[in-house]
Amino acid sequence: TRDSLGEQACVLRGYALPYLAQLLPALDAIQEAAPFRNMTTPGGYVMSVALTNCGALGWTTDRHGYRYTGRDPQSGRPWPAMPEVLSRLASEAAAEAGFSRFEPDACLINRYLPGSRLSLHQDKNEKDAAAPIVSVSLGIPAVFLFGGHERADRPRRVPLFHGDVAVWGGVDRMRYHGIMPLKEERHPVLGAQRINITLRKAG
Ligand code: MD5
Ligand code: FE
Repeated sequence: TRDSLGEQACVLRGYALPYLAQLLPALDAIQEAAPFRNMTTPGGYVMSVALTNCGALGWTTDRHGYRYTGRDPQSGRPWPAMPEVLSRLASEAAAEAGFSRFEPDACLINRYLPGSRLSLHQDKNEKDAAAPIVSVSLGIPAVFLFGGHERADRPRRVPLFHGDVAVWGGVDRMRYHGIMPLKEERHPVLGAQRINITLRKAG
């Protein structure tokens, strides 16, 4: 089923479930090669969300700012390649939501533990603002905050569950958004964590 969030934003409930037999082993291999780490923001805060990346470009942050890089700053090696199952899932979900021919070059993988949160922000570091963003939620549920175009706009609360895929594009691409602090819970497959995979065209 599809829940509409805006004119060009929706949640495809359970859309990733048929991909998981291939996706979960691929995620294990990525975090083996490029472990999750808690990065520092330009403001000097250590993020409660840990991250890694795969694909040609990976999102990073440090005291100097946010940017996309071709290499993992921790190892100096290129980010692990994007598994075929992820590029396929991204383009099929985007097409389902009305965005044909989406070919992501960047995949950010966020890991939330109980208490982790992501405060309201906009995603502004991608060159191609016309491309959609596809996000896959796995593990324990989270409350997504779907705001407006001003930080002060009161966000709508949208629960995201294991296997849900959200797609944002067009007029809804630059909305403020965030994740409420994760509850203490266990998921039968992923344990006490939420993994979010965000696929983008960044370069
Ligand atoms: C998450 N991650 O659940 C979210 C999923 C991030 C981030 O926000 O920047 O790593 S992506 C949610 C998103 C992306 C782009 C636009 C909008 C939401 N939106 O307009 O609501 O870890
Ligand atoms: Fe974001």
